[in-house]
Parts: sequence; structure tokens; C-alpha cells
Amino acid sequence: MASTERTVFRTCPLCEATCGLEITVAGDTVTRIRGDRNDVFSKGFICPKGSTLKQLHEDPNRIRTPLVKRNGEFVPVSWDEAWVEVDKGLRGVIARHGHGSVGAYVGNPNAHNLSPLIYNRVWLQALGSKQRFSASSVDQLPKQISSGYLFGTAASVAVPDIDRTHYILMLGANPYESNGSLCTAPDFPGRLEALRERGGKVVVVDPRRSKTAEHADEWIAIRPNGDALFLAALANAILATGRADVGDRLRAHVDGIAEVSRALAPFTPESVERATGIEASVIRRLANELLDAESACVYGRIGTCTVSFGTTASWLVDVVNAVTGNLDSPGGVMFPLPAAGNPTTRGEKGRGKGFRIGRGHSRVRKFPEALGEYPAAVMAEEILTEGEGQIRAMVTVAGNPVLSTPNSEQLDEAFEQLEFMVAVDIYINETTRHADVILPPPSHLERSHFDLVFTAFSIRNVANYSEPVFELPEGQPDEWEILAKLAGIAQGLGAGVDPQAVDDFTFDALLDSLLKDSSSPIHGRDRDEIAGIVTTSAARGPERMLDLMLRTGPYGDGCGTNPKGISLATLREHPHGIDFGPLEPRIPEVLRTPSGKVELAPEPLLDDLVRLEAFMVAEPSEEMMLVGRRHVRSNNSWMHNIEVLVKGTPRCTLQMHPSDAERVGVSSGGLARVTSRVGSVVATVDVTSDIRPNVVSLPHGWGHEVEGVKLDVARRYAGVNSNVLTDHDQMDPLSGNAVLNGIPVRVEVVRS
Ligand SMILES: Nc1nc2c(c(=O)[nH]1)N[C@H]1C(S)=C(S)[C@@H](COP(=O)(O)OP(=O)(O)OC[C@H]3O[C@@H](n4cnc5c(=O)[nH]c(N)nc54)[C@H](O)[C@@H]3O)O[C@H]1N2
Ligand SMILES: Nc1nc2c(c(=O)[nH]1)N[C@H]1C(S)=C(S)[C@@H](COP(=O)(O)OP(=O)(O)OC[C@H]3O[C@@H](n4cnc5c(=O)[nH]c(N)nc54)[C@H](O)[C@@H]3O)O[C@H]1N2
Ligand code: SF4
Ligand SMILES: [Mo]
Repeated sequence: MASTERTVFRTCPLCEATCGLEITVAGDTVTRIRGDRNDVFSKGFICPKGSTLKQLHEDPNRIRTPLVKRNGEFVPVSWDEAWVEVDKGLRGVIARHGHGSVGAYVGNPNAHNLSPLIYNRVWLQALGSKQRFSASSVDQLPKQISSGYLFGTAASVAVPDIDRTHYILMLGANPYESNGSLCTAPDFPGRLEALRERGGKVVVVDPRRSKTAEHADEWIAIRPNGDALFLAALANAILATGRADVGDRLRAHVDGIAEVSRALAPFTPESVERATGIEASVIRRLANELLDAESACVYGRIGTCTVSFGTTASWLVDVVNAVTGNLDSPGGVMFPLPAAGNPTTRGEKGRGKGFRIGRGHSRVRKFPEALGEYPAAVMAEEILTEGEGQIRAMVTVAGNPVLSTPNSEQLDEAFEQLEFMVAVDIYINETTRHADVILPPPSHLERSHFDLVFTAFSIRNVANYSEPVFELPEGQPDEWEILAKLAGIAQGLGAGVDPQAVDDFTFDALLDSLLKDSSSPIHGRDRDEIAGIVTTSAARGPERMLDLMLRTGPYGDGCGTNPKGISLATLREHPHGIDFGPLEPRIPEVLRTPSGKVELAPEPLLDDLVRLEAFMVAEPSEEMMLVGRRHVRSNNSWMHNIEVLVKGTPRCTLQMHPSDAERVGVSSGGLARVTSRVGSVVATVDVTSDIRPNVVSLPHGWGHEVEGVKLDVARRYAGVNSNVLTDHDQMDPLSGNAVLNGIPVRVEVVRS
């Protein structure tokens, strides 16, 4: 069969590392997947998940035809029939209760998928409901909000320049398992090793001795949710040395240092010792190390974001970076310049409207809107609480909130009560089993790929476009066609609406906005001429949109004005990607704040220091605290149906310190009941000294043994759902982000 073999290169769509894959195909079968050694960014690196795109594609449980629920059972139907059901269901709910009664949840894989990145907005707008939710509010929202206040847009996240830094202080992140987040760096572990080899230092702050901590120079076992206090004290100690300085280049561009300095005065290293569990001398030493290092960066992730001081901690990460002279500087934290543009490259340079939240408030608990959404933690009550504006129907796209968001049992019950639900998903899982109609997108190998999101969080400026490996099966619409059709139906155009018409409308809207934007290279140009240029090279769908974005982006050909610039065609000619080089300083041009400065002392954050101080002086809780963790062979809730990934030592275990295990009376392999305010699970115990006493850890995304779930492999490795324990009442008040780490729990032995 060797004669029919072909090799294709594509970017892995599974995590933020965006590794290049080399895929060998014979006929319609993948024969091998390995790292693409010529990929400009990943250079052959791949993790165990990357090669399982084959198993994912071939998974017999992956849905291949639309499913409609009849008498409680899913029945395969034609696409035409499915659309009639979607139209009938949505139309009915809208007629009875109005547009505002349809809620929407979009999950994490959307961020790795070009079609929804462009067309989700279209159907969400057509739906016209304010009841929008996503995985952002169980994840990175606090960092986006703090960045929005500081730099002007929620996309202005400064990423650690790990290839050039001499020192990294990492909090609540475990890239040896996760491969990095809000920091796209394929082979993150290798890059940390290179940092140490060139004489640099890696310090990890985590209640667990994670794999990253194991490979670091120093592990600091912080108390869960101690990060904001720790960082406040670190900034306080740095400011106290008299050596704090944003650096010559930034001095004229940063406002608020004096205010920050004053506001952080109460947070001395001594006064945070008790609440953080970290000695004052350690904090002072770290302050000096950060100042002494030729360059240094502080980086915080899930453990810093998904806690009750998530936004404040995320802000203080950048405060420390700024006052040590490491903001927007090589080896510090820097702003990427993404090829397809984003809010940091559009509009007037260096100044803007700034960032705010609270354009509306959730109906029941009055939580402010952020980034056009309400917190996922209020979704259940919005479905369950009667009254005007109650959610009666849900649309989910690539999300599994029943396993991923707080107080799962309550949300599960809420989904059960919906009048109608549509899911765009590849599996019947804990969430989609509640759907009336499931619309399956093509497999990950049947679609094109471009990282619209992660090029904006990347430690190098790169661009990589991948063609689909396989053609769409007969009759299978592309994911963008599914979403465009959903938009048409939501708009009331009926089951027969042509997705191409929705696409034309979407393209026209983008083109018009670029023609009007005075910063765009096609500003004021002839509409038909530009449409002609783009349409010849990329007929329609996401490719046409991407082509226009690339051409008008920072490296683009400007549709003719910059002959050396790129278009989609250029990327097609470079299957291993294009490297535009290391990040370059972008302040002040990157800023979109009203003042045109980095606003280091935003009011909402200064105000929150009152709450932080109260937390500092309060008697620390005696209760045990639950934190999460990730494993390199797992991916949130949805890759547990792949045998090669889940087999072996069970991974959904409750990690516990020997002293706690002894007190509770459990040993490794035994069972313990973990109980929080909202729920209770029984988990297998794993006793380890790699965790702080009084802290237990359980990974999320498990608990597949639920009626109606059609994941044959995952059921055999079911595990338990840690989000049965997380509490929908516990939120970071500044962002509405869920608290997923530092959950007070009781642990008891279960005797068999
Ligand atoms: N306790 C606790 N909870 C957590 C976390 C934690 O650390 N601790 N982490 C949180 C974080 S960071 C995140 S991002 C969320 C994730 O939460 P979610 O985004 O809600 O869940 P995922 O597990 O990513 O589920 C993805 C869904 O998308 C489907 N899918 C996969 N690929 C595609 C595709 O190409 N198209 C379509 N249409 N569907 C697809 C899968 O079948 C699955 O149903 O979980 C959060 N929950
Ligand atoms: N293999 C794999 N890779 C993934 C994913 C996956 O599920 N599996 N998910 C992807 C997604 S959606 C995301 S968002 C990223 C997340 O990427 P990371 O943030 O690197 O992910 P985690 O491994 O959850 O690391 C969080 C760490 O925070 C620690 N922690 C808990 N509470 C606290 C605290 O209060 N303070 C401090 N300092 N630390 C704390 C935990 O012990 C844990 O080690 O990973 C992505 N990559
Ligand atoms: S690290 Fe992430 S992008 Fe790279 S192969 Fe693994 S899952 Fe894919
Ligand atoms: Mo995430």
C-alpha cells in the first residue's frame, strides 16, 4: 500500500501548545502520527495525546449522523430532519417565552477550532439572548479582566518570554502536564529545562509538588488561594527595597505606581505568613532574586485564576512584572503580535475606550456581565428559577458543563428540566445526553486549522494553517455550515435557510468594518475590488474570512499595498508554518486604555484590597481544602474514551498527605468520602507527601458512569466528578469566575 501513502502536516488542535504533526495516511486510514520535525515552532515535539487523533477519528462512539431524541432514545436522522427538529424546537420556545429564554454555552474546544471561532458569534447574535455562558468563567476570565483594566482590552494578556528569561516564578500552573496555558509554547518542559541549562532559575508556587515543581529549582507549598496575598507581599517587598523601577523605556507609559505602592503597604511579608503558609524571609529573598535577575517573569495560571481572589492575583502578577522592570521587555512578559489581528492591532494605536464589565446583570443573583457573558456558575439558577427571562432552552457547542462547572448535580438537574436543547458535539456525554437534537461536526481530521486564539498568547510570533487531512464524508456539513445554519434558524429564517447566505452576510460585515477602520490597510478602498481579491483566493467559509484577516493583519499583504506581506495562500505554501520571530516590545502601541498609559492601579482592583486584607487577618480555616490537577494523558472531560490514554494506573484519585491519611484512617488504594457544602463523592485515595498537609487533590472531568452516556471506554475508567464538590456560591466577585481550587471539604474513611 506504500504507493498510495501520503504525508500531511497539521497543527494539533487539542491543547494550547499547537504542536505540528506529521500524519501519514494510506487511503482513508491514518497509519502514523508523529511530531513534525520541521514545524517552525514545535520542532518535532508531541505529547501522548497528539498521536491519538487517529483513535479519536476512528472512535466508534464518535457521532457521525445527527441524533434526535424520540421517546427518550436517540435516533439517527438525516440532516434535513434534524434541522426541522431544531427549527421546531427553538421556534416553539422563542414563540412561547421570547428570545431571552434560550441560553447558550460554548466550551473549550471552540478556542482550538477555526469555524466556531468565527461563526459562534454569528448564531449567538442571531439568537439575541443575553443568557450566554462559556468555559471562560471556569478558567482564564480573571486574567483577561485584570489585563483589560491594565492594558485596555481583554485580549491584551502579557505572556512570559520563557525562551529568553533568566528566571521564572510560576504560580498555579503545571506545564509539565498541561503543556502551558495563556502561554503557547510547544515543549514548554523542554524550554524550562533550557532555561535552567543557561543558568536561569525556575521557582514553582503550588500546594502540590507537581511534576513542574519536581523539575524546578524550588517548590513553595502555598496554602490554596494564598496567591494574591503572596504576590501583594512580594510587590510590597520589592517596593520597599527602593529598587523598584519599570525601566527607562516604560517610565512615561505607566500610571499608578505610587497608588499601588500605597495600597499594598499593609501587605508586608510578615503579615501574610499565616494566610499563605510562606515565610517572610522567603518572600524577601524572592523579591531580591527577581530584582537581581538579568530578566525575570512571573506567570500564574489555573491555580491563580480559579480562586476567590483570581482577578486580584492576576493583576498582582503584572504589578510584580512591571515594578521589576520586566513588563514588555525581552525575558520578561510581552505582548504577541498575532498574524490575523485582534483587538490589540485594530483601531487607533496606543489609546482606546478601555475595558469595563457590567453592561448587564444576571437575572437571579445580579452578577455583572463580563466579555458578553454571565458566569457559568449562575447557569443552573437561571434555568431553575421561574420568572420572566428564565432559560427554557439551551444550545451547547463543544462543551460539557455538567462535568466542568461548579455544583454539577444542580446543573445536571437543571438541564433535565429544559423544554428543548440542541448540542453541537461529537459525543453523547454527561451534558449532551440531555439534548433533544445532537448535531455532529466533522472529525478533527476532516477540518482545516488555524489558531486564531493561541497566536495571540504565543511566546513567538508564528502562523500555521493546516488543510483537512480527509475530505468531508458524503452529506456531512462542515462545522461552520452547521453554525451558520443555526444562526439562520435562530433568526427565524426556517430549516431551509442557506448557510452560504449567512456566510456572505458575515463576510460582508467584516469587510465593511475593515473598510471603515482608519487603521486598516484597506481603509477607504473599493469594496468590490477587495471582495474580488479575497474571493478568488478563498471561495468562502472560514477560509475566506481568515484570508481577509491575514491580509489586513500586521504581516498582511494589505490586499496589494504590501507585496511582501502574507495571505492565506502564503500559509498554504508553508505547511510547517511561518516564524515571524521572537516577541518585540509593543508598549505604547499595544495599549487601548483611555489614558494611553498602562493603568497599573485600576479602581476595582484597589477596592478589592479591603477584602484581601480581611482575608489576611482572619483566622485561617481548619478545614481541609480541595484543589484540582491535570495529567498529560487527559484533556478536560472529553478524551477519556481513548483506551491508550486512559489505561494503566487509575488517574482520578484523591491525593492526600500521609499525616492527613493517618488522621482520617485511610491508605493508598482505600476509599474516602469527600464532602463539601454542596455535594459528596467517594474516591480512591493516593497517599503522597507531594502535597501540603490539609490539602487534597482530585482532577476534574471524570465521573462518566452516568445513565445515558455513550462512551464505552470512558465508562470503564469512570472516576468521580470533582465538580459535584465545587460550590456555585463561591465566585471571584471581580470576574464571576468560579472557585475551583481551595474548596473546604471534609474527608472520611469509607470502610468496605
Ligand atoms: N474542578 C475543576 N473544574 C474545571 C477545571 C479545573 O481545573 N477544575 N478546569 C476548567 C477549564 S480550564 C476548562 S477550559 C473547562 C472545560 O470545560 P468544557 O469546555 O465545558 O468541557 P470540555 O471537557 O472541554 O468538553 C468539550 C466538549 O467538546 C466536545 N468536542 C471536542 N471537540 C469538538 C469539536 O471539534 N467540535 C465540537 N462541536 N465539539 C467538540 C467534546 O465531546 C466535549 O463534549 O473545565 C473547567 N472545569
Ligand atoms: N494534559 C492536559 N493538558 C491540558 C488540559 C488538560 O485537561 N489536560 N487542559 C487545558 C486547559 S483547558 C487549561 S486551562 C490548561 C491549564 O493549565 P495549568 O494551569 O498549567 O493546569 P493545571 O495542571 O490545572 O495546574 C494548576 C496547578 O495549580 C495548583 N493549584 C491549585 N490551587 C492553587 C492555589 O491556590 N495556588 C497555587 N499557586 N496553585 C494552586 C494545582 O495543584 C495545579 O498543579 O491546561 C490545558 N492543557
Ligand atoms: S502538547 Fe498539546 S498540541 Fe502538542 S501534541 Fe500534545 S495535545 Fe497536541
Ligand atoms: Mo481551560
